[in-house]
Amino acid sequence: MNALSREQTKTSRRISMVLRHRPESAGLTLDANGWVPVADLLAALGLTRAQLDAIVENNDKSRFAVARRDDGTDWIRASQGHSRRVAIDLDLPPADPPAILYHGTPAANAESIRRDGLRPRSRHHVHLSKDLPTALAVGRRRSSDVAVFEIDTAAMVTAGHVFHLSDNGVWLTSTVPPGYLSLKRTNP
Ligand code: HQG
Repeated sequence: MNALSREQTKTSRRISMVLRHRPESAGLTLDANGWVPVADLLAALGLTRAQLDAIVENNDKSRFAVARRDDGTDWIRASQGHSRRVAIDLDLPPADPPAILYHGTPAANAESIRRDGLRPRSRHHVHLSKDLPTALAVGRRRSSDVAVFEIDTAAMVTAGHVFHLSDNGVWLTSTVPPGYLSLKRTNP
């Protein structure tokens, strides 16, 4: 994987915006599972197939998935992170999570999370990380002052909570009630 250039990063962010949050801003409609024809996305954003492929292949979190259908057409979607305002269902099967997962967030959110648990807010799911470094990186997107929670996923599974694993390795669930959360570290 090569690092994206500044121009490619900008285009990648635009693709994320279109595929996760505002398809209509590019004149696109996602299908029920969040896919659009690659040809339509290229036309809408003025990209060549080679430009898109470079971004898909080198995206730091493999955010986009491309799949070929039986009729030979290629379709693309964001693997996770959609806004609730975009009415799609990723249609991922339930998956068995590791016994512990992590969630990184600005430390300013910690008190409210301890009280109310983790909520998906504007997205379809709560997003959980497989390890501490990943959770720290997620929290640092928004603040240098990060809190990381450890989630007792084993107890959640026992209680009937359902988990999904996105194509790019992010664990998804509906909510995490406060009883399954413990503050792992703050201000790392
Ligand atoms: C917080 C990135 C206070 C939550 C990442 C988070 C991820 C609460 C924020 C993906 C709360 C929502 C998603 C409560 C939740 N009180 N704050 N009760 N419940 N929050 O961006 O997990 O780079 O929707 O802690 O890697 O930060 O975009 O979720 O801080 O996978 O591909 O509310 O986005 O991927 O923020 O990030 P987000 P997230 P990409």
